[in-house]
Amino acid sequence: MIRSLTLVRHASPEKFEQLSALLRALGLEDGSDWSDEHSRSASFLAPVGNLELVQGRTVTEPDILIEVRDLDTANQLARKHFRDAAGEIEETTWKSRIFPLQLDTDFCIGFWAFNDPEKSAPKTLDGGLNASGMRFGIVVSRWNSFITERLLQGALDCLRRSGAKSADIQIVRVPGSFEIPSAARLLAQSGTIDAVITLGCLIRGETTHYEHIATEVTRGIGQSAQETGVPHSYGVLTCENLEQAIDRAGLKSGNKGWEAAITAVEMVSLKSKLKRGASDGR
Ligand code: DLZ
Repeated sequence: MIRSLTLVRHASPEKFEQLSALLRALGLEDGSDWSDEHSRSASFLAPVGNLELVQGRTVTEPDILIEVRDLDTANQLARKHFRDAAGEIEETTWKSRIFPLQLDTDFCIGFWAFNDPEKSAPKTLDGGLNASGMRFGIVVSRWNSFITERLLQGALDCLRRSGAKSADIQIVRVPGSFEIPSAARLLAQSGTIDAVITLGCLIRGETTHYEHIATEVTRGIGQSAQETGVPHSYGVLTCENLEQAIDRAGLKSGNKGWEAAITAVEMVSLKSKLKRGASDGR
């Protein structure tokens, strides 16, 4: 809902320029500014951030607190841009350090950072790439098998290198790409695998109704993934010609079967981490 926050304070044009330059040097990206005969703005984008309201501040704290990742560099930059207005770095009572930037008698900005940098790091979660103990189903189409068998070899190579056992990999062959979604869904519903890897190859020049088949296959695989809750990775090549297909099956553009397999490993790991997180109440 909220699109921007605006801070209105009196500062001299010189200080305004200096503050803008400092914020830019600290890594804020320019937004769109405006000006009229009375005033002007300096706008900055804040792609990741946190707005905090504090009740009961002490008299010594500044009007605005800006949290930075590297306080020492911020202090050096502030001294470069402002000289005397930037104060010394001091310890706070809240396990962090701070320095003031006094822009006017009643306008002070405090730049600060937690002593423990992990505290303010954004919480991210991603899947690991260790496939040991994971079970995979690979659905591979026989149509254009010259290509799809290469995709299969790529996928198997990736799974084995990532620690999956051969006994935990089930390969299912279907006539053409159009049959991939239904076989993928049956595998996903079987309860015997943790992820489905889909491999196929559609070549526009050689396929009547290419668009229809490609759309249907893609939609069907996505739908199976969403409705079964089992991760499905997409290794169906949709190519203009055979040369492009060959490139994507092991030459210039890598092997898309290998990429589909590593995606499946990552998604199985991510799913289990997210489940653990949810049951831990995190
Ligand atoms: C029919 C057909 C055609 C023309 N082209 C391809 C292709 O390029 N790649 C592929 O995987 N499958 C193709 N097929 C087969 C269909 O996917 C499907 O197997 C048949 O229409 C039978 O349902």
